Amino acid sequence: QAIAAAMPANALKQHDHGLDAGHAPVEGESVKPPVAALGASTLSEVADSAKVGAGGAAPGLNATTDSLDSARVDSTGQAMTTNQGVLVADNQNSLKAGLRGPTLLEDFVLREKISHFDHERIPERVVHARGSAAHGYFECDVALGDITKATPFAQAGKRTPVFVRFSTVAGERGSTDTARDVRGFAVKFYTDEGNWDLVGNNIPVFFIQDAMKFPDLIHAAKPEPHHGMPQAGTAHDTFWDFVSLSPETAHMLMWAMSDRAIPRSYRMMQGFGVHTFRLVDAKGESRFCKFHWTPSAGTHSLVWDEAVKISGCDPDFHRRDLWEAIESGNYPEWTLGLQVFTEAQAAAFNFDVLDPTKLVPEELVPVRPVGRMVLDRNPDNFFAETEQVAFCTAHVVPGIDFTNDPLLQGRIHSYVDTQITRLGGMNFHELPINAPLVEVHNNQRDGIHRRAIPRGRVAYEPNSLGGGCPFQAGARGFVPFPEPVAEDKVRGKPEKFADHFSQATLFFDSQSDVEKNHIVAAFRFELTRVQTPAIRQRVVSLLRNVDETLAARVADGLGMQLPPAQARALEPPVKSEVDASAPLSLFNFPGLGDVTGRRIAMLVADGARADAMQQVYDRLIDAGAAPRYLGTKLGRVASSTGAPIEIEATLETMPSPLWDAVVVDASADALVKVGPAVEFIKEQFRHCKTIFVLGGSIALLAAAAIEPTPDDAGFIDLAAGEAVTGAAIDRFIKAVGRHKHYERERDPSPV
Ligand code: HDD
Repeated sequence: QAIAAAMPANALKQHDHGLDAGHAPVEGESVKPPVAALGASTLSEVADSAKVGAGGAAPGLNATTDSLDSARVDSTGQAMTTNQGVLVADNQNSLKAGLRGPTLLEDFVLREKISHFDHERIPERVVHARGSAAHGYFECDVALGDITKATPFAQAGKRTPVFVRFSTVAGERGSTDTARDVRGFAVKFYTDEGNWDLVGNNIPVFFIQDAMKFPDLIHAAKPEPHHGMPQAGTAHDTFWDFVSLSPETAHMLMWAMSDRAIPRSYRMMQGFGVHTFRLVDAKGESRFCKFHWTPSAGTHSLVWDEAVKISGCDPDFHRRDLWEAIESGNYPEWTLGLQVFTEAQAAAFNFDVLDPTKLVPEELVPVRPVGRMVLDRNPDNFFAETEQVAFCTAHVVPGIDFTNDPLLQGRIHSYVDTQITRLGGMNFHELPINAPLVEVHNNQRDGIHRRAIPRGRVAYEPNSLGGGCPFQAGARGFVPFPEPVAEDKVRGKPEKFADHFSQATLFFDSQSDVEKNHIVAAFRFELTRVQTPAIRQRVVSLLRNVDETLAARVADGLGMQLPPAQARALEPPVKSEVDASAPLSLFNFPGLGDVTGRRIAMLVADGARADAMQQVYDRLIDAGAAPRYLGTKLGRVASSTGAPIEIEATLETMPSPLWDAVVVDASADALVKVGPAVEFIKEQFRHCKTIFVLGGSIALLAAAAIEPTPDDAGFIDLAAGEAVTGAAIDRFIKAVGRHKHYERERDPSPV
């Protein structure tokens, strides 16, 4: 309140600390409880209580929103100014010596505008450059005080604000969303004891075991340096050269070639902290922990042909999906699960828990659900938030600690280091999106773009002139877990790190036949693009150590003889403790089978059965799906049964890969000579999507050469003239909820 009273009388700043209700985010973006209800007299008090109270953000209050209010600018009703606040009289014409004369150097308005524009871009992230993010909260379901003192887990029902950024790894900032790639899954928890960043991926293991190899891995995966190709893809020689010479990559390669690397949506993929972390309780005791995020919407993927085509028709596919889901109130949600185990348990595993190429099979340590994360607000500004957010594995809070995983150890250094270049100096922690909700007090000073104005003459400790402040917090602060270390300094690896294949085999053995087929096809695709035959051979020789049938199938796909298996680092080979692990298959997380946010094409032409189509349309809306009338051009089509139908999307702008399912009626037969319509149906079928035929559209199906088998649950066909019943629509909705009907898939596709 004292700060609020001292605020300068600047109209643009009146909404700092929530003083001006007119600048509150629009409804649905953030829920602010009535001030009185929380027993506070101003919103700034509410925000303060959300920041430092032991209970964290008050119920219904998104404390991040309030902290960002101080930086928000709303120009509604305002006149234009320069950056110095001087009103701009004319924003169209530069200042000239005469109407046809040269522009004058004194035109500070022009120069400021151009100069600022010239410096608008900052370097992109060296990896994970392409990303999308959203605000939300983590809500604890189970108090975990007995295993960690980290405050997000202090009590059931407690909410901690989060900002989450999803990303691809290899592509540049403007690259396509649906490239085959690992997805970043970075969560910043604004806890009431400082920021905790869980910087994970959608795959629980990593390519390499030691940070020392990270620059090599990334150089191999990125576009080749001589010609800058290919963009956002690993299907090229340098990547496969590197990985085939680094057998520790075998396990992660299996995941990267699986459908995990082409998710349908960020909302439909798991996330993992990857490394083994430590949880530390109030008594200072520690346990190991692996973090798992599991989406409520289920784990669903694209098929490769579809992913490639989406890259052309909507490179922003995942960004748009996340944005639209949140805007429409379908808030993406994940359950956080923990695998907690002791050092004694870890020592008994036949793999090393410090090796990031290994996971802990859930059969050995089950995943315990402890809370859920909901993303309920899109950023106000992409650059200020999504681009400037800086995650770092070193950002931990009391109760969370590191292990000696050599990949994690290197990461602890890398993130802030890279951000100093990207964000231009050491003060990026002051950017609103990066600033913690708790206050920051230390003697660090100055540097480029310093925002804080520290008061007083003391910037050192110990001091007497400042009353000894800020003082050390002692046991209240972050106290590292006192793990004993008594070894020689060496460059090397523990012996168990030399097992490169047991879990790659476990992963492959845990896949369904459909998933295995996709893995084989992915290796075939990537290696067919590799130009050097010896590299292809080396990869297949590596695969022989994972699974002989996999290697044989890939070799067959590449039209080559099976090469001898690569020599192993460890003989005899280690065998995984479990033969197969159900949670490694994507099909093990179907989600609720609902259709929220699913895009359904209602393909119509003149003569459409408006009543039947609208009946389906309305039911889909009720179910939370996004149906749209699709036609050859915008405008209206005449219906056979009533009012004309307004076309909402066209075949040209929204072809088949952008839709999850299609509904057609007899009117669509009028499109039998429209190539894109025939192609649309073909691709719906080829990409294993649900097709709902409201009777009589035989000609279009025939033109698309579709021959569904009677047991195809994704093909629902009403006889000509048959009434559209609720039961039929329910069957359709259920089929869409299954996401894909892989039973019809053939390689190569006959359609
Ligand atoms: Fe990393 C970014 C995840 C290994 C060095 N990493 C970055 C991001 C994610 C990950 C999600 C993007 C964060 C954002 O959205 O801003 N990285 C991982 C995971 C790894 C991993 C799950 C293995 C378990 N990374 C890793 C290693 C190093 C780095 C071994 C270096 C030693 N990562 C970086 C980086 C980046 C980064 C260069 C680039 C941009 C940034 O940090 O801010 O520091």
